[in-house]
Amino acid sequence: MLELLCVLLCHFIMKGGGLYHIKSVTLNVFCMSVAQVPPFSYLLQPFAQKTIKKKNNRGQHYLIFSSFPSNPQDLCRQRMAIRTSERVERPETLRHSRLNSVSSQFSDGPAASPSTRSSTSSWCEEPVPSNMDISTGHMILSYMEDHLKNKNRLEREWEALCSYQAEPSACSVGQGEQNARRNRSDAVVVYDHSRITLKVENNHSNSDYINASPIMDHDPRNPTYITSQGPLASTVADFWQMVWESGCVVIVMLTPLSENGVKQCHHYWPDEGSDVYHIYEVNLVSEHIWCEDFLVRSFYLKNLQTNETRTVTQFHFLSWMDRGNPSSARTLLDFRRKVNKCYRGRSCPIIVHCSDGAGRSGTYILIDMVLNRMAKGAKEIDIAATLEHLRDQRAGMVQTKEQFEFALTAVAEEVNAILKALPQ
Ligand SMILES: *[C@@H]1O[C@H](CO)[C@@H](O)[C@H](O)[C@H]1NC(C)=O
Ligand SMILES: *[C@@H]1O[C@H](CO)[C@@H](O)[C@H](O)[C@H]1NC(C)=O
Ligand SMILES: CC(=O)N[C@H]1CO[C@H](CO)[C@@H](O)[C@@H]1O
Repeated sequence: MLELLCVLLCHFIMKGGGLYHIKSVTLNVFCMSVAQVPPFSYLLQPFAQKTIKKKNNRGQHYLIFSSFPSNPQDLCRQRMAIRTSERVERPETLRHSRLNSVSSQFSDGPAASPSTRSSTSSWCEEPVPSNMDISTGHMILSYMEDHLKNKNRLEREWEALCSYQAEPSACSVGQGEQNARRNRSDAVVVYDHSRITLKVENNHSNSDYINASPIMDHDPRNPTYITSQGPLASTVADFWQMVWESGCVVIVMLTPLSENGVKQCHHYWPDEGSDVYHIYEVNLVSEHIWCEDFLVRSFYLKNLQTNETRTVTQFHFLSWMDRGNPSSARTLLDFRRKVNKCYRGRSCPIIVHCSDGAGRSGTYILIDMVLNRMAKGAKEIDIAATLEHLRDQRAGMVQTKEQFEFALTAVAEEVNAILKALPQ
């Protein structure tokens, strides 16, 4: 039933002249998993417990989702773990569910002929196999249900978040006179303690400054993301230097180039063929239009100093306006699944940028970080505290209450999809 709906929702779009099709892109009709284990999710509902409002050391209140292990849950977790490993080990299961790897199409595959444009019907990605703790999933859903009845609660939570002060919060480097032209005029300026530094020996602009912040999750040394302002004409070479030096292979771009005539981001890649930015040669290999909301570009990046090369995939979400939200959570979640499918198995940071690198980028990272934690089986999910953690690393992450609400909705929707994909 859901499969059908999914397929119906995915509409067929043909744009651009090129009829070149990347060979393994297939219409994925198998949106749902095929495994068959009894309906644990419903059996477990009564065991779920909820603790709300942890008081943190700043004296504010936060929502918390947590659940405590009890026997049936443990059993269930074991069953789920077995199921997951079965899937990984049995290639025939994979073939049935058509888990085509986007990463092999775009990142590791042989380079396609330059500048091919293609479009195929978009397809729905099935939820990623997940070790999500089922009762935690139900916590999220009942929290959202409660939210729909009681809007004041979100208002209060958002107010508490707005009064949150990051410490330390000095921005002297970004505010320095020599760096003023490297910030977008109204962009967020990076914290001194949490900024990406470029290697000066490459000496393009005699500065190590770029308006970009590393975002740590579980590993305090290696950032999971880098969030950056959309490059300016004067910082495009710096941006590619950062892509190169961070080992990045996936860029998530969440803004159109301009909005109502206001420039949001410089066009920092070649429209066809290749361009050289300082010592970085960027070749557009393919541009693949998934649907009217997003497209995927594949670049071949070469360091002209060392002749080393790398493939970089850019996922470009086109319809998310500044200070606004995407038209639907569904679309953004589908986009996120594609990003993560391409990224799977990597350990380099994902570069996420919009215009200021905080509003839309913060919202995306918040959703992705929470869902990744859940997929790893986290039993305590504190969305507000996660946002504070992001704001400790970059100011202004998630700009509006509506964006925060959108993040909650998106998390709940994905959790719902994962629960539904569990065998009934
Ligand atoms: C790098 O920058 C420094 C400081 O401005 C300058 O003195 C030096 O000549 C530059 N080196 C190269 C190789 O351009
Ligand atoms: C890079 O390639 C060019 C052209 O093939 C060659 O002349 C140059 O020596 C190479 N540089 C390095 C560092 O290998
Ligand atoms: C273009 C520009 O100069 N943007 C800003 C860079 O950052 C400084 C410091 O906050 C701002 O004053 C500039 O307006």
